[in-house]
Amino acid sequence: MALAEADYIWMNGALVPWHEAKVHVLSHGLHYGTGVFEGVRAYSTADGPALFRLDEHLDRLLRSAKMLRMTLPYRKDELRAATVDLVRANGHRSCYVRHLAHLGYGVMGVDPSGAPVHMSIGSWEWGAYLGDAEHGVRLMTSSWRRNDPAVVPTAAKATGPYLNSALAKVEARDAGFDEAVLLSTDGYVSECSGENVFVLRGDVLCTPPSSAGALEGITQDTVTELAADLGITVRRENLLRSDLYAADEMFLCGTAAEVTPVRSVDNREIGAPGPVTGKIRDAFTAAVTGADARYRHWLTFV
Ligand code: PPE
Repeated sequence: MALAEADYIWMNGALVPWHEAKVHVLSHGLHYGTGVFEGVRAYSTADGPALFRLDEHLDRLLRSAKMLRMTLPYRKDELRAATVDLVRANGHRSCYVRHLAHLGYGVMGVDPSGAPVHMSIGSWEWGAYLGDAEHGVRLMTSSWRRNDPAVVPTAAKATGPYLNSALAKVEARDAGFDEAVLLSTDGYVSECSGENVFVLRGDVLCTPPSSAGALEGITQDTVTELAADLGITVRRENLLRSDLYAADEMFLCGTAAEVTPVRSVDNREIGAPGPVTGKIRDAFTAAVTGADARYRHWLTFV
């Protein structure tokens, strides 16, 4: 997706002009995928732009860094302030924000000891992430299996392991689908290349546990809470590929993708966005835009 350039990037403590936010080609993270990142959205609200669940995203960034034994040079409150400053400086009404901590220039070889940790925050305006978010997207089961928690810490949002997502995404696009759904090495549904999965079975919403290799999604958590408030039961349980084919409704969720209905999986039609998906989407919109006062504690105003 082409990038909509903004004015500034926050880099190692200062706002720098967009085109000056550069790194050395011998940066450790570029060679070995040694980095952790986050994606947060800011939405336009009646009280100006607000970042949605910024604190939870920063907490996950710190957890991811800990899993990789990276010591971040900034505290959470500093990162929170830097994020707000950047969104304000770029003058966005709504945007996507990308936090990245990567190992920089200074040592070579797999052993990361002694490599400096660099931090940056970028923001840009980002519309619909997946094809036809209104009418639903078409998925295919990837021939690639999801990263296994015994191979990499799948609960860490780390850069290197995203090669798995990129391979699956390219395969799905080449085959004419919008997105790939990946199975774990033992055959359970894990997640999509950049979203968690929800399936409606009867009147119960089911979503795979993180033990199936899925990221502990913040939107997945948001949907779980919104569903509970709507009186809908949510279960964390392993799903089979055939559970997707038999789903009454299905949707994906993630910061970039928000709540996106699924129209078909491997050419088995699930149907137009169903009523439960519609209710969750409406509740999500009301929460992120500040229209529903019950969820205003999730907003950090810019
Ligand atoms: N699984 C994966 C693999 C994933 O990348 C994301 C977010 C999620 C689940 C949902 O997590 P959360 O955003 O906390 O609800 N994917 C991010 C990056 C997408 C990209 O192309 O880059 C995102 O949505 O920000």
